[in-house]
Amino acid sequence: MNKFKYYFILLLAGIAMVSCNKSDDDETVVEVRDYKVQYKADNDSIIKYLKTNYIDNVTANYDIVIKKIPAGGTQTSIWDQKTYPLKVRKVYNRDVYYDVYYLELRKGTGEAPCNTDKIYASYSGNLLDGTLFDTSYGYGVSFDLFVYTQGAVIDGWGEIFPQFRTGTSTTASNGVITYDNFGAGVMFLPSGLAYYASAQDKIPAYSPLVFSFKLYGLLRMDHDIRINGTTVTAEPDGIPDYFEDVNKTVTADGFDGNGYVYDLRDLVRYPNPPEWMKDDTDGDGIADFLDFDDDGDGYTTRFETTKPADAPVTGISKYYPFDPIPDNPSTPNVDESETYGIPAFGGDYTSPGRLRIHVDKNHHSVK
Ligand SMILES: [Ca+2]
Ligand SMILES: [Ca+2]
Ligand SMILES: [Ca+2]
Ligand SMILES: [Ca+2]
Repeated sequence: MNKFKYYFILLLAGIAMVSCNKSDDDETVVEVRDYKVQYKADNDSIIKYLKTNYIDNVTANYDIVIKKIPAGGTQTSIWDQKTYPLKVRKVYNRDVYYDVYYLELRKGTGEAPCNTDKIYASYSGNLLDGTLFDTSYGYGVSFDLFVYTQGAVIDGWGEIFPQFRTGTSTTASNGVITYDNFGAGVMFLPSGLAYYASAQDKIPAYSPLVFSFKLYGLLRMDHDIRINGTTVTAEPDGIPDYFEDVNKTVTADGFDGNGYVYDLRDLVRYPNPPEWMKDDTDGDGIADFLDFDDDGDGYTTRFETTKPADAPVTGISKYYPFDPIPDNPSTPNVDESETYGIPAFGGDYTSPGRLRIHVDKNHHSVK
């Protein structure tokens, strides 16, 4: 398993080299600031922003207009208003403990994404001075919250979107999809969870960013991998990442790992990770969502969740689903029902909190 870490570091080094090559012709050498120092400055700027701006309007479709309180103005600041909850998520990243502020305009009625899922969302991004630097004009765009995917979003998105839920959708006869009941909010990100030192088109280096957004949909991901020599291959184990979020602890000081999984081999982002970030059943340093053998018993999770030939109900899959699945009423000719989820030793296939065989190293398979 040490090899695993080694290749990961090589991979990171590779990425760093590519980045260096890109900037070979760039004469300017910018010294990267200390993340903790920069966070303190950013946090002061964000709190000042929240105390000197107000919510001018939130439309019926959850478009928000934020304006600066004019001199002598009596508008109630975002910080002081009580109409929409101003919440804080505590985040650990690059050895900084962040308080990330976000406004909950509406939570949403559907499912919450995990911080490694794909989402379908609309957004608008502003600098603290109000400059609009990017927008999807209310249209949904697909994003990958998993920070290691090529073209993935900034870290702050993966931290805040899981606090919201998708909603409902209806498809008209002409194919146009209308979304309703979706989660909608505004996140106020310190630069350390955004682009930090790397200036973008309209974003200067070290800019805190304000994103308003609507969460329309999500796609569950299954990220497990296998290391074979120098080759890392995707080997999904059939258990989506959000079910591999085994650590359900909310700490006394407000840290919450529910809905979040982290690749703690990444010592740049997570040099001293606190316990609440760890979802690693066998404690080998590879989080369950990446580990194709969660309990470290030498049998892959896929093997351990394979139904035996004489399984009580066969269903349509070769493998047990995580939890029992009901029939889909919209496909009357196919029975998708899976009466049993991944079993625990002793034959309990249905109760939600049980220890399942793939995370119990004493039990290798159903047979
Ligand atoms: Ca998985
Ligand atoms: Ca977790
Ligand atoms: Ca592990
Ligand atoms: Ca196993």
